[in-house]
Amino acid sequence: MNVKGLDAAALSIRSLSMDAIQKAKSGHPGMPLGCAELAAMIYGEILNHNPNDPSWINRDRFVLSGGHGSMLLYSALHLSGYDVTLDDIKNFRQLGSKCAGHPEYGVTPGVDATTGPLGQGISMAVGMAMAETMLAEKFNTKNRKIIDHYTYVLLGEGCLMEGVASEASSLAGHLKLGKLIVFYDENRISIDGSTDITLTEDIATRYQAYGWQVLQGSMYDYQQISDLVEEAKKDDRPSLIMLKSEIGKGAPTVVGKSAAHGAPLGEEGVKAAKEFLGLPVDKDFYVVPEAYEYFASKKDEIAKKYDAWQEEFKAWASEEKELKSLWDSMMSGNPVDVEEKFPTYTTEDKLATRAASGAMLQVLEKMYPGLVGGSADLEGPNSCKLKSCSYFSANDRAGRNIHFGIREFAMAAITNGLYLHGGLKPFCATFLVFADYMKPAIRLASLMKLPVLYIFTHDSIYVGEDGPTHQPIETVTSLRTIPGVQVLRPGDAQETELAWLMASESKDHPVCIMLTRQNLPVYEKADSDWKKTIRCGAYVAYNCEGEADVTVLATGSEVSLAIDAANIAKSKGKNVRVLSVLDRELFANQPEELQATLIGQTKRVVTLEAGIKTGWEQFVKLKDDIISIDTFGTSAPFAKVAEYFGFTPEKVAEKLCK
Ligand SMILES: Cc1ncc(C[n+]2csc(CCOP(=O)(O)OP(=O)(O)O)c2C)c(N)n1
Repeated sequence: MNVKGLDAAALSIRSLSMDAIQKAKSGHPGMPLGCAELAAMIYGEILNHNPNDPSWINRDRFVLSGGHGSMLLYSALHLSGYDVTLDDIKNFRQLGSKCAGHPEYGVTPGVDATTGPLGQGISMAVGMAMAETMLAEKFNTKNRKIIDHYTYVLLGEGCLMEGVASEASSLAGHLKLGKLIVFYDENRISIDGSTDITLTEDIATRYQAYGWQVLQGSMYDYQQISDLVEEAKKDDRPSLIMLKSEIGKGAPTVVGKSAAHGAPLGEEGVKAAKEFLGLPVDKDFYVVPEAYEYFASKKDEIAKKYDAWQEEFKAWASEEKELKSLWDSMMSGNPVDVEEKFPTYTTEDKLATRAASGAMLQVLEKMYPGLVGGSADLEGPNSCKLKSCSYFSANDRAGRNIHFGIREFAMAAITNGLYLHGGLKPFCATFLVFADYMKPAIRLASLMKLPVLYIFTHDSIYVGEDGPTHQPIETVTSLRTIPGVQVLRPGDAQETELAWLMASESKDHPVCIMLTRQNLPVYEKADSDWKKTIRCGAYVAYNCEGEADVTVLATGSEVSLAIDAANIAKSKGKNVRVLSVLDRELFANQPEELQATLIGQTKRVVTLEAGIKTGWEQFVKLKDDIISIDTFGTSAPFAKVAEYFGFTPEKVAEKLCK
C-alpha cells in the first residue's frame, strides 16, 4: 500500500474540504476532516470503479449516508478523477454548482444516491445490495460473473440513531446481504454535543443481533482498514466496520468537539489547521501533488479491471443471446412483447380497484422482467403478489416478490435503492394511511427523479370498521403536494389498468396508485375515446344531454358515487356531467381551453373526493361546492361511515340539486 500517496490524498481532502466550506461560509467540516484517511482508502484502494464511467453497472457503490459530509465526497471524487473540477469545488453550495450542499444523485458524477436526510442513505444501500444479488442471480453464468460488486456506506451516529436505519439494517441482516459493508465513523459526537447524552446502547451488540458481522478498528490505520474490509468480504453477513475517529481531526480549534460538525472553521481556525497539518497557509484549495500522482498511479489498474469486465461482458453477450436480450430490456426499463393480455371488464363487473391492480400486475410482471417489489406485511390486502414468482430471500435471490416486513419507511428507502442500482423496476405497497411512514423516502425518490411505484390500497373512509386510524383523509392530498410525485386515483377496474400503464411508463418520477378495498362498479364511459383523453388527467365519464347545470369533478371511488347521484339529479330535472379525475394535478396543469372543454358549458362545478378540501378550491366558484371530508373518519361498517359523511348518492344528489 502506498502510504505516502494515501497520506497526501487525506491531507488534500482536508485542505479542499476546509477551504470550500470556508469560502461558502457554510458546510460541515467535522466529518471530512475526521474521515479523510478512509475516503482516500475507499477511492484509492477499496472501490472497484471507473471515474470515466460513473454509471458502470458493475461498479462498487458508495453511499455517503451522512450526506452533510458532502465535501469529503466531492474532494475524493475530484482527486480520484471524476468529473468534479477544482472550480466545481470552489463553487461548493453555490447556485447551479455540481457540488451542492448535500450530495445529489444526477447532479454530480460519482454520487450514487442523494443523501442528507439521515438514515436514508444506509437504507438505500440495502436496496442496492439486494439489487446486486438479484441481478447476479439472473445474469451470472457458470463461467462468467457479470454482476459482482460490493455496496459500501459511510455513516455516523446520526444515521445509527434514525429508526429507518434500524429497520433497513434488520432486514439486511435477515437477508444476509454479505456484500454490504458499512463503515461507522465512531467519533461519538453529533450536533448537540457528545452522544453520551443520546446514544449509549451497545451498537456492536445491536448490529450483531441484527445478524451482522461487526468489526472494529481505527479510522487512521490504512492497513487495518484494508484487513477489515477483506474480513468483511469473507463473511456472508453484512458487515459493520466501527472505526474510532476524531471529529474535525487536524483542526486544533475544534477537534473532538461538536463545534467541528457543522460550521466553517473561520479564518483563524483554517490557518491553525493548515499550520498544524503542514499545509501552505497562503494557498487556498491546495492539493498535495503526490495526491494527484497517487490517484494517477491507480489509473492503469482501474482500466485493466474495467476492460477485463468489458471483455467478459462481450463474451457473455455472445454466448448468452437470450440473457443478453433480457439484460437489454431490464437495463432500458422498456417493456418486452408478451402474449398475455390485460384482463377485460364489462359494466357487469363489480370489483375493488385493488383487485384489478392485482390482476394487472400479473401481466406487468411479464412485460417488465425487472419488476420486483412487495408489501410491508400486507401482501394479500394490497393484492400485490407476482403470482408466478418466488420470494426473494437469503436462499432465493431469484425471487421477485419481497417481504419487507412491517418496515414502511425502510421499504420506501430500499425501493429507491433497488431502482438506483439499475436494471430493476421496483414497487412497494401498503395501506394508504401508512404512506406517511414512507413520505421522506417518497420525497427523495421524487428529488432523484426515480420512477418507483407505490401501491396504496384502502384509500378512503370506506375502510370502515378499522376506524379513523386507518382511514386516510389528508393523505391523497399530502402526496399530491410533493413536487414531481404523480398521484393516480382510478375510479374503476378499467381505469386502474390505464393508471398502471401510465405509471409503468414513467421514466423520471415516482407514481402513487390509490386503490380501493371495496368493490366498485365498472361504468360505461361517456367519452368513447376515454383511454386517450384520460392521459390529460381527466375525462368525461358520464354526460347529460345538452348543457350541464352541474359538472362534478370526482376521483376514485367517488366517480361511481357521482354517477349515481347524477342519475338521481336527472330524475329531478338537473343536468349533470361527471368527470373522472384520475390525476388532479395533471388535469389542473392542462391548458385552460382543454379544461374548459372537459368541464363543458356549465353553471356550476362541484368537486367530490372522500378527503380534505385542500387543492379543490381552484375548480369551484363557491367553497360549499367542494364535497370533502375535513375531519378524521370514524369507526363503523363502511356503508354507515359513508352515510355519516354524506357520501351516498342521495345526499350528493341533494347537493347537486341545490
Ligand atoms: C433526518 C435528519 N435529521 C436531522 C438532520 C440534521 N443533522 C445533520 S447532521 C446531524 C448530526 C449527525 O451526527 P453524526 O452522524 O454523528 O455526524 P458527525 O457529527 O460525526 O458529522 C444532524 C442532526 C438530518 N440531516 N437528517
